Amino acid sequence: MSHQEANHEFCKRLPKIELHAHLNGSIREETLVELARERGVELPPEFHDGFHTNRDPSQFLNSKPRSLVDCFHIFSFIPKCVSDVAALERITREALEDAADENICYIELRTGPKILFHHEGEVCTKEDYLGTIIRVMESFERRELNRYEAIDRRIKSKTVEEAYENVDLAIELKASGCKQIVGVELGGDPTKNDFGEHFLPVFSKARRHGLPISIHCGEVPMARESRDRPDLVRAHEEALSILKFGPERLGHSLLISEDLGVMLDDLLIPVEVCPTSNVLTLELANHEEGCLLKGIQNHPQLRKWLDSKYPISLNTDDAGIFATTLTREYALVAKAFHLSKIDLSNMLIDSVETIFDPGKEKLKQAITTRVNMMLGP
Ligand code: 6MZ
Repeated sequence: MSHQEANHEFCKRLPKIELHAHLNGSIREETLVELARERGVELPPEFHDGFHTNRDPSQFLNSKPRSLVDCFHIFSFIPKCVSDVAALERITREALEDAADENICYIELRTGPKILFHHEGEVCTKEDYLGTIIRVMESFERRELNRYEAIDRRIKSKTVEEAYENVDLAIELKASGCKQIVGVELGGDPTKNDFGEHFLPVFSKARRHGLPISIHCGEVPMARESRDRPDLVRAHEEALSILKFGPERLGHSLLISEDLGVMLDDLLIPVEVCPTSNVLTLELANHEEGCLLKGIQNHPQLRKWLDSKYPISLNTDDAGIFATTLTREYALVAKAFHLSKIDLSNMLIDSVETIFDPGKEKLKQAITTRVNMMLGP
């Protein structure tokens, strides 16, 4: 029975962990539409493009490709809708409720701190922004005693000063004993700013203060040399400087060049894989058929990583933007690569090693016990 292919129902029941979920990208579609209506924001037409029409979990259909450029266009509208503390509380609570529904027992939610407004029009500082999320997490933890929550702060700001400000906030909160801040990350539009040039000293400071780091890497094509495509060479240089820095985890890393792939095989830096996001933003799926499965089989790294037992975790990235759930991501990968229940469970258990919370041994033990009960003798 444990050698049967892992189906959707098994994936739903698995006690999963989510390590790569952007808070604003996890917004429920209906919440975004409602907040936009209330605040008089017109959402871009590509948001409504029939993308979210097929939710049959066993079909893996998405009717619309969503390129990285589309995504960043949509992202620019979300803060206009999540413009005050009430909206922030709501999307945080809903993200946690959705995670609980998916049997996610540990989540690292990542977000870039923003300046919002309180209901009375008073300014909500970045400290208040994080404080609000932490409060919602704490009250959720009290209700759901078996759950661990963590917030992984994202830092991809326009200026280096802003990035320092964000890292300093994380350092202060951690020093004050806040258990919800477990690390920092670098995300955002990969064509803007450069890790080595702009952010290396900021993340070195985070590291000196004991904060684990995750960095988005290899989301755009790269090449060590190119006569006419300086963008490819730039992307390669950035990825090289990220690998040399050696963050505790990498996001995506699917378009890493062959030479950097060899380097990664040596470094064994755990990678957060976000299957649907990767397939859609890379346009790997055959959209005529609207089928994600073929796309996932064409993922440039995943088959190799699974075969070699490279340290990876499965994640949603932006469940709201990509109309997905973590159960669906697990089921998609199991079906695409014919993974058995035991294979998928082992991958999950191994991925617990890569969480940022210091309580990983306890969590691993708890997940292993529950998985063993599911698999039976
Ligand atoms: C890079 C991404 C991303 O921080 O406002 N974000 N950055 N690659 C991706 N792959 C598709 N998906 C989301 O959450 C939304 C922000 O997360 C980053 C983008 O900067 C986006 O604006 P927060 O909560």
